[in-house]
Amino acid sequence: MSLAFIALGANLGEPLKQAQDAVKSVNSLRSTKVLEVSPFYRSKPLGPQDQPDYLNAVIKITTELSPIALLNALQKIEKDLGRVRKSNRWGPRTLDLDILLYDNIQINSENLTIPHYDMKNREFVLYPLFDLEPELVLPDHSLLSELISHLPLKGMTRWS
Ligand code: A4P
Ligand code: MG
Repeated sequence: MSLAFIALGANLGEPLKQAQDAVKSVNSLRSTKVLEVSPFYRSKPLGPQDQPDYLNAVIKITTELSPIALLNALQKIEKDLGRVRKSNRWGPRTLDLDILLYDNIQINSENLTIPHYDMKNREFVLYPLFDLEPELVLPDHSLLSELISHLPLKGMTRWS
């Protein structure tokens, strides 16, 4: 049984509904259980600014799926919940589910990078993660609390 954290992002359609549906779908995955969901946040877009604010959150799960099987399952949920894949990087999306952490594993393959390549720079990832796991230590031994202390909120608020 492994412990993993998933980042959720949505800024098109009905972000709140997609987020709630996504949590249910993750909880329904084979041999996977949602333990906790962070508060939902409203964050300013990273990347192009001509897009809506994002709803962001982090989901804590236990799973017996391998990292690759989990990635495939999350991509299927994204698709089922209506995400249209576009080529523009950092563009708007109905639902994005990224694996942040999976036990203390480090993977750098073509399709999968764990820990998530940019999580340390993203307030909309680290703050909800901190809500769930204030004592967390990353695989490279950095302390989440220390990372947070250097990362401004950049206008992020609770989703209301
Ligand atoms: N991939 C590699 N590692 C992982 C991982 N740990 N978890 C690969 C999930 N996927 C991973 O992802 C492209 C490929 O990444 C996948 O096929 C998978 O094999 P994608 O979801 O198709 O595309 P993407 O998410 O648009 O790619 P990118 O460039 O990674 O996007 P980002 O960096 O995630 O940025 N602003 C705010 N405020 N909040 C957000 O949530 N999100 C983005 C997306 C931009 N701006 C944002 C937010
Ligand atoms: Mg993604």
